[in-house]
Amino acid sequence: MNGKQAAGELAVKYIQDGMNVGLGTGSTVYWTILKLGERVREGLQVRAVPTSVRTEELAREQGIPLIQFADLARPLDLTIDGADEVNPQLSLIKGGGGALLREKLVAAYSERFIVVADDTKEVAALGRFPLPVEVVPFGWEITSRRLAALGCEPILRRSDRDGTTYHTDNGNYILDCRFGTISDPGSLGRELNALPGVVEHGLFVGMAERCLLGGENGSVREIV
Ligand code: ABF
Repeated sequence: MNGKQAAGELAVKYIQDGMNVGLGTGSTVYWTILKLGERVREGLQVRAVPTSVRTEELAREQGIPLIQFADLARPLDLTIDGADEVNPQLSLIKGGGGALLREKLVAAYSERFIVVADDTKEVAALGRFPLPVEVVPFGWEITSRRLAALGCEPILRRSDRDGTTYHTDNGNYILDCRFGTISDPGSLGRELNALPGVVEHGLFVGMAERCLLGGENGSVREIV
């Protein structure tokens, strides 16, 4: 068992009967969803809000009941999701998988947010991974210039499949922004939120309660 599977599966212990849960996107939370599917088939009662079309498809395949935001009378009990980078303060870079907008909406509407990752995602400071920023297609070139003025090199994300411009599940573009070391994620996040044309960014600050880090040998360490 590798680190992704160990961390992903362990997170299911935090899901109790009767919970409404947010399900993240990516190759680590993939294992969470498979393990949760097993628990559902054993009788666990949960309802889930997926953070992407591919998570929705996987959850359906696993027989996990889904629920719409409109049908929630209160915030989700718990969201479990992956990350591209985690610093000691549990600030995250997310969005490598392109789902950052729905991931942030779901995590922000959750009582608890737990991150699952392999231990290669642990960093002393964020920024080695280019920061994904979701922008509207209209005037994206101007938005890109505004981002560059903050001190980064924005690269328009292209589809791995055919090299065309990547579109998120929400029909937007992603600019992957190489800022270098991000010493104050909160401050940068506020600057990004103020830019016209920016829909969302991949800095998740002050949202995660813990991170389960899986090691190659299948051990799991928690950052809280
Ligand atoms: C998702 O998890 C994305 O935000 C992030 O890009 C992805 C990366 O994780 P993994 O290594 O698990 O695929 O939440």
